[in-house]
Amino acid sequence: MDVLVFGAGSLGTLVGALLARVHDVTLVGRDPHVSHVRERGVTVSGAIEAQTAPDATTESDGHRADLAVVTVKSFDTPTAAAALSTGAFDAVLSLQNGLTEDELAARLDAPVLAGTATYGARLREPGHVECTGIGRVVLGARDGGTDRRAERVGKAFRDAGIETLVASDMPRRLWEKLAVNAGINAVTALARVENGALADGPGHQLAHRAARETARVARAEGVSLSNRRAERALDEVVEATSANRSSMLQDVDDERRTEVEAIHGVVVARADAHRLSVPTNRTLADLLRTWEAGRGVRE
Ligand code: KPL
Repeated sequence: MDVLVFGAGSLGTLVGALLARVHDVTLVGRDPHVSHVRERGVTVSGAIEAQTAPDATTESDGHRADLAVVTVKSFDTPTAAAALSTGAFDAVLSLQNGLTEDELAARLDAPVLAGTATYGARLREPGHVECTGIGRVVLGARDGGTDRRAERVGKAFRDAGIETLVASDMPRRLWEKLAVNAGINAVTALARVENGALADGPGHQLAHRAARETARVARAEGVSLSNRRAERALDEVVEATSANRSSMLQDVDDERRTEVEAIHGVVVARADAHRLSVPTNRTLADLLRTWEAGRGVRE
């Protein structure tokens, strides 16, 4: 299969490098990472060890492929959609944090599949990504139900050795992943700890409160996600990625803009629309917004 991985950050590089074990992969990213990948390929270390040679480019327009996998930060979705709309793809799969699929679908002719990924990844240096936790990719039709394209993409991922489930209940799973991110990302970023620090103690309680609030908002949106299920999903990801520095902690470490709006911003906005109170998400959002404003990285 010809695969374009749009966004060569930590997760995009990991997924692209693993897919390149059996597929023709092109990574779209920035230099110096791209030049390094073109010259020496990608080294994967940690929980998975591999050396693969995907193609790589900084050119974002005019690509054609069987599949485009979108791994850019949620706030870069409009830019990714504009670039992808100049190309041609049989299917587009979003593996981003937040609920970005509809934004992609509104701007692309190609069918857009929803996806979540809980692999832990960290870009160590150009051309070197560490897998810090073997999670799982879950993908399927955006509105739920079965989809032949999703089956094909799932097989392509599994053939490359990526733990993948094709699911027929993606709306619930997207909210479940949002609950996991609401529990893990801000708490680890603000407390500057690895995911595993949320296995017990006050961080555990705080993360669980954020996840429970998110599940409540999901139910108000008509999605069947119990508090227990959201909490169990959170605990499972904390355990599977205990050594991982969450993507938001990596952003804070590197003084970059975070995905606060795609995670807590969405939970708070939807809660407001349903007149629900989500004090934990609101506080975490305001703390991160304050940090972003203080660092001058807020747009
Ligand atoms: O999605 C993640 C992230 O860091 O953004 C998890 C699954 C929480 C892994 O750290």
